[in-house]
Order: sequence, then structure tokens, then C-alpha cells
Amino acid sequence: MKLTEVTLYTMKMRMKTPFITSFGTVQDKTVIVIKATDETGVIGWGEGVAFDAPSYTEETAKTTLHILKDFLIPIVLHREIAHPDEVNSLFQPIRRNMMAKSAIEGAIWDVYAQLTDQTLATAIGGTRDKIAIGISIGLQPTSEQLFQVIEKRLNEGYKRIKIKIKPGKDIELVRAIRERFGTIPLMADANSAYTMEDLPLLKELDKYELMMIEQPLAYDDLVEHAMLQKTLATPICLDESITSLADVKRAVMLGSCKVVNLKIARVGGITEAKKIHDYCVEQGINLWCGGMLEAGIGRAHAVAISSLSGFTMPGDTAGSSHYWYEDIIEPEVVVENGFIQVPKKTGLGYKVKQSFIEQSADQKIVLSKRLGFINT
Ligand code: OSB
Ligand code: MG
Repeated sequence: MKLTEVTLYTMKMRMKTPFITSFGTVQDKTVIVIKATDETGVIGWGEGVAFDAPSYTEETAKTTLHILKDFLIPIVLHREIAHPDEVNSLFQPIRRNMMAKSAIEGAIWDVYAQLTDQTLATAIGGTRDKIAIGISIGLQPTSEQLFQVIEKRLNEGYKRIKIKIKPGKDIELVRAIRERFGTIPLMADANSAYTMEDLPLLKELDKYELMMIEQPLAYDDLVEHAMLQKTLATPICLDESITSLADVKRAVMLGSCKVVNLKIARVGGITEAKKIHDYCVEQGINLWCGGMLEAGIGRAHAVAISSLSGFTMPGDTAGSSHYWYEDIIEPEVVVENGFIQVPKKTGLGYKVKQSFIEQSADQKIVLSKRLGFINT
């Protein structure tokens, strides 16, 4: 396949409720949509999922656009690509910028799936026809509000509850949830809010038998997580610290975690995500698919990767209507009794609402000329 045109759109999407974590609040999300057209006219879609501020990882919506426009798209435009796995190697000269890489790589996977007349899930190697889904609940103003949200989500059928914690909103909250809801599948995500000085507190969490604690320590750490995992009964799940297969290998070598939260965008795309999946299966590491508050295109990619058999635990890919008043795909992603049906149509399997995107976009950049790649 050969891309002859790539269009970048940016649009602001307001979340139904602001999502609050230990690193900040997301309410108005800048969604970057990538439309990649190949020489035969097939259109593939990708999504840039970085936030406006570099507070979860170092990328932002603006760095994503810059890296895409000035570095990544010039590498793939007008280049013959036999298989989307090649894109991962083509991007090797560019350091990190995982979310930017993933955005265009995802669009190329969509083109490839359509050209080979398969669903994206099948093209990736997915075998499941439905995937199990949990929900990630942001920090709430009061415990009572959190309990109400948990109750609602349990009634909706979500298969696991993830709460956000931070210093001062941790032990007491978890204790109260256990008291009220008993042995529900419960986990906590700290988004790097603790240090090894909090060891006594983290050890106390063991009492509440959480399924796992996600990313308690620094966003770029593996060594202290390994020290922590040795003293904790609760499995550690790494999110921010895992940006590549190499990171997962190091984490396994050190014993930094027992579970991996895999986000396609955080590891630079589907090819890297597949490699991580295969390695986790080989090593017996539990794996589940995380989220970036994606709009429909990113969500569709998450559904596809979650159909691989090594995703052993419910993911964070909640239904579109949980986040958005109107999503950019139709049908929306729907969760029923805690499951999403993997779509059967070729490519993403959902129709991208192109005119809605055109109307909502505050920026549109069309790249079709042969662009010299800067400074390799
Ligand atoms: O740490 O998994 C995270 C949302 C934004 C940034 C980081 C995280 C999250 C979530 C929610 O937990 C994931 C989602 O519902 O998309
Ligand atoms: Mg997380």
C-alpha cells in the first residue's frame, strides 16, 4: 500500500464529566483525527490521544501534531509499505513520541485491514468475538459521590471497578468501599502519586485484597516498583512506566510488576502492542487494555487489540456514551452486561462520521506533497 494523502484534524470534545486523577483534570479534550488515504482511495483512520498538558506522559496534543506533520508523516507518505509492521521500524530513528507514532500507525493498520478485506481485530491476530470491560472512575469530590458512581457502574454490568487514589484519598476510601460493596473486583490507580516513603501506607492496602495497584510510584521507574513488589502481596500493575517491549522485558527481569496495563498509544502503536502481548503470554504476565479517554477511533483500536487472547483481565474501554455526548463513530462503542461485541465489518468496523469531524474541526491540515524528511 502507498499513502498519497494524510489529513490531520483537531477538534475539542467536552466530556460529560471531568475526569480527575492525581495528575490533574481532563474536561475538554483535544482530539486529533488522522485520515490516511492510499493510492486506491481506501481511507484509514487514526487518533492522537495525548492530553493538552504533559502531565500523564511527556506528550501533548501540540507535540503530537508537530511530530506527525514534521517527522512521521513525511516518512510514510508516498512510500510503498507491504505490511503495517514495517511502520514500527521506519519510525525507529525518531525517539519516543509514542502517541504521535501510534496515531498514524493506527490509520495505516486500518487501511491494511480494508485492503486485505478483514476486520482490524483479525488483521492484528485477535480471536475473541466479545471483550470484557471494567470501568475507571475518576476522583470524586466526596466519598458518598464515589459510592454512588460505583453502585451505578456495577448495576450497568461493568466487570471490575478501578478507582483513582492519591495521598489523603486512599486507605480510608478503599476500606469504606470494601465495607459497603464487599468482595467486588476492585483495583486502585495512583498515577505515580506515591514514593517509597509511603511504603507503610502501601503495605496497609494489602489488607483490602485489591486485584492490583496501578502505577503507585514514579512514571519512569522500574527499580523502586521492583523493591515495592517484593514487599507487597497486592500485585503491581504498570501503566506509565511501560512504553515499549523493552520496558516490559526489564520489568519482568526486575520483578517490577505482575500485571501490565497496555495502551496502544503509550507504546507507539499496534505492532509494539502485539509484541508486548505475545511476550506477556509467554511470561505468564496478566494483561489488560487501558484507556486514554479516547474518542471513537481510538476506542475502536482498543476494541480490536483487546480481542487478542492474551488480554486476561477486563479493560478500561468503557462505552462511548460514558464519556461523550456525541462520538465520532457510528454505531458508538456499546458495553452490554460488561462486554463489547467485536465488530464484524472490515477495518475499524465502525463508520467514522466524517462530516461531523469536518464541521467540528478547529484545524485541518492536508499533507499530500512529497515531503523531505528533516535531518536523518
Ligand atoms: O491512568 O489509566 C490511566 C485516563 C486518563 C489518563 C490516564 C488514565 C486514565 C484512566 C481512564 O484511568 C481510562 C479511560 O477510561 O479511558
Ligand atoms: Mg493508569
